[in-house]
Amino acid sequence: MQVTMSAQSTGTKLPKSLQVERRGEIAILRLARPEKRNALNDPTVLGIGAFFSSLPDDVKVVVLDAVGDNFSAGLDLSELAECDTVEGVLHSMMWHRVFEQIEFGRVPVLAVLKGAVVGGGLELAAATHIRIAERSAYYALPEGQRGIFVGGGASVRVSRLIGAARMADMMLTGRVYDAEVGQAIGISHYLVGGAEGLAKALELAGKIAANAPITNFAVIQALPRIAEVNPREGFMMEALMAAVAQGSDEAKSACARSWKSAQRKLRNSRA
Ligand code: 1HE
Repeated sequence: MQVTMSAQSTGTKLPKSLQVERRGEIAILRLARPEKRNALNDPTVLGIGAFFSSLPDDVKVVVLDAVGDNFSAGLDLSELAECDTVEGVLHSMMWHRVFEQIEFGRVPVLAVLKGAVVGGGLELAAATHIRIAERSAYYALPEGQRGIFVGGGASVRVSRLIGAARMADMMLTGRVYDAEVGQAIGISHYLVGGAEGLAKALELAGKIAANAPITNFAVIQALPRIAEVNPREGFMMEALMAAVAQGSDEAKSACARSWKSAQRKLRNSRA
């Protein structure tokens, strides 16, 4: 498909439905199709993939935000009619590839959720590492009502977040969860007031950017894999990852700093 591109501040060519802003080590990627409630058409999904596959080296954290009152109304339904069966499989696999670039990319990704976080929008949110919901956020999987199935990884990621039983209810009955329930059942990590999501995300992103890169790497690459394997392999993977992290220069200097500060506190308490 032909994608209309415009130059963005990361140097990557992105479609008009995406905007990028840099704030130091943090890059903000915004879904910018509010007139269509940030519905995800192919150029937008491919653009998200292009953005994450060409992140500049000095970006340490990404915040995924949205223009307008809604995070995303999911799959652009006008593209549904164009697919036959094989195209449908390939289309879903394309979403999987792009969302894997988010989940298993180089940097932690935080999402700011508001208004509709439905269908593919919820699948996109689930591929990020930390979700901050504003009180307007609501979650639904209207695929059941539309005669389709999820195709952007929800069977794996959303079921892992809230359990397959809750996900089945959402799909079979069209149940909608509001932001409070979404927080209680584990869709979001943080719940904030209206229009406070970006500020909270930037505050958290600043903390994450200050972590040792090896720790951020271990958390997004090793932790989810360890959580999936059986405990015997998991413990071994954890021990190996811990040794790699401990051996890094950042860990050595951070340990030295905290050892010196502990000694100082001890001396002061004795004085
Ligand atoms: C869209 C889409 C869309 C809005 N694709 N165009 N997703 C859904 O089933 C959700 C469909 N959307 C809605 O239920 C509602 O739009 C909302 C509840 C999200 C928002 O309602 P509202 O009243 O604010 O907006 P609206 O008037 O419904 O829509 C405004 C415009 O956005 C309108 O276009 P217009 O040209 O008539 O102004 C809508 O057509 C357009 N729009 N949502 C295309 N989704 C990998 S598989 C994933 C499978 C799924 O994601 S299934 C879930 C699809």
